[in-house]
Amino acid sequence: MRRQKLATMVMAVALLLPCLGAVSVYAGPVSSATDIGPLEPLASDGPLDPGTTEEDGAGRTALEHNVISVLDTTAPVPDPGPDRAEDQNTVVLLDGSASSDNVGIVRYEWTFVHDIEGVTLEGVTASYTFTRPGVIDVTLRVWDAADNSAASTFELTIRDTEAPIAGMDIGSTLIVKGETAGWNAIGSTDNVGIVKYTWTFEYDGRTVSLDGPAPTFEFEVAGEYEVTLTVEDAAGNTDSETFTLTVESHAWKWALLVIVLVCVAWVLSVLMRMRAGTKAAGKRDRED
Ligand SMILES: [Ca+2]
Ligand SMILES: [Ca+2]
Repeated sequence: MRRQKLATMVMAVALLLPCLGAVSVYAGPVSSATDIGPLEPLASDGPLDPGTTEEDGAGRTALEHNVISVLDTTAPVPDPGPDRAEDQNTVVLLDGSASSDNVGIVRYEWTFVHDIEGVTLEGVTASYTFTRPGVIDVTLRVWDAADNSAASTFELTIRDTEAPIAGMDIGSTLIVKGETAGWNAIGSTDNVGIVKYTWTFEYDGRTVSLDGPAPTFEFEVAGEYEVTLTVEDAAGNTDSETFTLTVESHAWKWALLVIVLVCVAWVLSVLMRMRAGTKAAGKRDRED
């Protein structure tokens, strides 16, 4: 009697399968066609003889173990790994081998957007070189043979490893004491963005540090100054450039003014003597 019931159940499952479309079967003991899932192993090898009292770990009897074909409706469990960070321009390994299914995974698909381009990779593992820094959502979708699927996403942070380039517009490198110098880091660039500008130089026995892309400073002490611009991106990458600023005092201007005045006075005195000599000669001529 039990064997008849068993045969009826097997036939019912066999008839059901074509009607259900994309389904799969596997050899495993279940209590009915709708009772699907991982099964406990039997204590003995192979199907039990109907009518025996042995049970598997789930408490199912010999009859239940002799049903051999069932439907897989259990979706796989994708595991793309935890959130992590990698350097740009290095090969990143995507590993979905920790994913699982009650029967087996037959397809792995990785999808993400990089540098505004959609990327799709296949395989339990895949490699990709990310050239642009940023935070990327990477999704792994897995399928079993019954076309059940599920997806999971992790956050991949691509670190910026490219240093910025320091550039500047400094105008004149020669000023006079008391003047205000102004510089501009307008020529600086970075693949992501510069977040910090620092201008440093030694001045009157101390180190001066000015922040911002376009600072100004009034120089009250003459001398030569090595001014260094350092630019930094958000990842801490830096670059520097240095120029020399000369600050002259006013002394030479006063000296030049004195020289000019002396020359002018000498020329005037010569002209006056020449004029006086001319007048005296004219007077003697009239007296003669
Ligand atoms: Ca499955
Ligand atoms: Ca950078």
